[in-house]
Amino acid sequence: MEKRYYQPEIETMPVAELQKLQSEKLVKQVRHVYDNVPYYRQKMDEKGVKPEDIKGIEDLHKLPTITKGDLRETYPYGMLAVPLEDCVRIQSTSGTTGKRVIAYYTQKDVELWEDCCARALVAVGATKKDVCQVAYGYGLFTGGPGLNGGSHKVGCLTLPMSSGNTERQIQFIQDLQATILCCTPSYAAYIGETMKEMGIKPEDNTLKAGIFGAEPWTEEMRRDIEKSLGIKAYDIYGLTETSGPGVSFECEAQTGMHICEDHFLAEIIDPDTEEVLPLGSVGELVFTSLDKEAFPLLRYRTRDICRLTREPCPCGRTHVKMCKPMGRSDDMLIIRGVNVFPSQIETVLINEGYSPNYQIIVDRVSNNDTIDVNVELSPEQFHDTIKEIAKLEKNLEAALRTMLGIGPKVHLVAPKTIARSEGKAKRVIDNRKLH
Ligand code: DLL
Repeated sequence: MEKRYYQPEIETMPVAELQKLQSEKLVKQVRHVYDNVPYYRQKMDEKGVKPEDIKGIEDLHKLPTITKGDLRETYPYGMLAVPLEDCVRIQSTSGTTGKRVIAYYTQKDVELWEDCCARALVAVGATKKDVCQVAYGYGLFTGGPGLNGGSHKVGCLTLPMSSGNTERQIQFIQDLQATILCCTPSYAAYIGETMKEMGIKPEDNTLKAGIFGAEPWTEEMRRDIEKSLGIKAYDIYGLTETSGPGVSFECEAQTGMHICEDHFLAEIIDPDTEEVLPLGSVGELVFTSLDKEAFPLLRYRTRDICRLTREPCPCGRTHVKMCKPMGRSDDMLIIRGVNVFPSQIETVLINEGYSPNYQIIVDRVSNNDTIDVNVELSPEQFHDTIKEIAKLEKNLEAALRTMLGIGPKVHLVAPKTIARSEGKAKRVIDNRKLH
């Protein structure tokens, strides 16, 4: 396998050396936060932990965790660890579930973040000869600015498209011979669908790879996108609170995302007890940023449910790998007591030959949870008779029942009736929250 790294010494550093580096950085970072963030100092004091108690990564569990709730409480400046005049940038979450989180960056923080995105790009084969089309949103969302910065570092010709205007995206792919596409997986699927409608075959475009993330997507969706665009599709993960995209990324092995461990220390905990779980367990992913100056979160609870592995990777990287997040502990639907993740539904739909255009509607009728799944038919499937559609619905309901253990009601709807997403797709409408 061809080896491709952006920062080879760091990306392939032996694990023992890497952990020594992490320990040294952690000791300094804890001191920095304790001295400069009164809110976190108080949390440490309440737990009876002093900076000198943290001698290395083996002491990490002694520190208090932080949640989105803490960030809301300290909005807008409470977690800032440097004078505001040393900051050069902010980014922010969309704030759909409450107050926005504002993340601050010094110039060094921006560099570090862009380096991580550059690692992700080089891992999928990017060189200065590539044309990288960035179709993540630009602005407060970290997707566009992060990949844009990484693409500059690699030296690709960068097309700062932002999301939306799909026909123009396709025109640029064709006219400027883009080779790498960066956007959300749902938008990649939409671009593929639109290309097909425009009569452009997968082999007629110059794209070779895509870096897709910011929302959950399944292996089945990966195969669909790879086929429709004629590319290799790679996953990338990150969150505004830690920097943005590039906290972890897939290599050519496509079997999980290497976490940039020299910058981000990962743990898996039991979401209920906060107990740290052994490598290989499923639990909530927690990050400690080791180098960030302006917004250095210690033990930040992501709510993403995940698993880590240190199995040797054929790519030669030594950094721990995370699997695709299986869902969020706060997005997991509990329907009649059964845990349901939207990704399980997506897997069934694609395996049964449907498109990834669907919406899940949850409600409560007479104290009973209901789950309805609207699934779009393709134009070919739509010519079937009503009787046949009813049969298809029954079959899909049976397949979903087998996967989930509960029976959703399926509604097959006409092509193009479910809104397409140019950013993060909204898959679930939970009307129970309104009651
Ligand atoms: O979504 C950063 C990003 C931009 C990542 C572009 C990748 C590409 P936030 O808007 O703060 O940041 O949302 C972070 O999105 O906690 C996960 O729940 C989810 N998420 C991000 N990447 C993935 C992924 C950006 N590859 C939240 N798979 C995270 C599944 C993802 N979920």
